[in-house]
Amino acid sequence: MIGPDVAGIAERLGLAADTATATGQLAAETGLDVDAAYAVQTALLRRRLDRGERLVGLKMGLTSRAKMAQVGVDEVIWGRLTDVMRVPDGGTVDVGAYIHPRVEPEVAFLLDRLPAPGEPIGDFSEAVRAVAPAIELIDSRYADFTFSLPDVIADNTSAASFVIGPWSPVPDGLENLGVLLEIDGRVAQVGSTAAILGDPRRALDEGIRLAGRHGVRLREGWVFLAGAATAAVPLRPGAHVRAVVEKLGTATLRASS
Ligand code: OOG
Ligand code: MG
Repeated sequence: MIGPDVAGIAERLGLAADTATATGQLAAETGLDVDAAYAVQTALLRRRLDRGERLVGLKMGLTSRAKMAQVGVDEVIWGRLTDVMRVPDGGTVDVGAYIHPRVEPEVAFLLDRLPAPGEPIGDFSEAVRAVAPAIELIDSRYADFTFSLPDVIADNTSAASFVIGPWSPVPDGLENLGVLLEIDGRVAQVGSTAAILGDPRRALDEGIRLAGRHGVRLREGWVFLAGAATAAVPLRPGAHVRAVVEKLGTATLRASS
């Protein structure tokens, strides 16, 4: 039997992102399963590397109930981050470059030396050099932001852009810090880092394990996004977005008008 056309699907999703044009869901019609979907994601990454982008990290998706419920998919997933996706803290994004952008508050880790896949992280503060508040801007390439599990994996877990706030040394506890997402000075979402798999440190274990299954090893110096603590909120033209994480501070982003 001939499997799904991994290269063709990656091209379709890559073009949808490049032209900010939604495409239809494709997993059901192409017979894409989870393994083939990660192969599409790798082909999409290759397409970015071929045009000079650098792989700078890994992001987790659907590590909180709030996110799983919002998109109707209940499996933890992971995707790739490149240098071009990073927006400086306080920077402005061109809303016209996205299809239907949403923002969500996250916690970022700056990775240090990590154990091999399959080995537990002994000391978290040795595996992680620093922690920061972050904003992820997600933009599903699928019409109506609607997808199945293999669809969203193939689409690099809706990754589009991200902002990292100031790095701090790893605090004593990360498992119950208050999280706020503010839009134009108004609170749009409230949560806790406890929503992220009970403790965002667990997201790193999951990232090492799940990416390891596909032969991807996390690297020293990479950024790691642990997944949103709350549901995502549509990013409107002219919006000023602030993510606040207790003890860690804030990350901010503006949308062009
Ligand atoms: C999938 C990406 C999920 C998160 O933090 O949970 C994600 C989506 O919601 O489109 O990035
Ligand atoms: Mg996210």
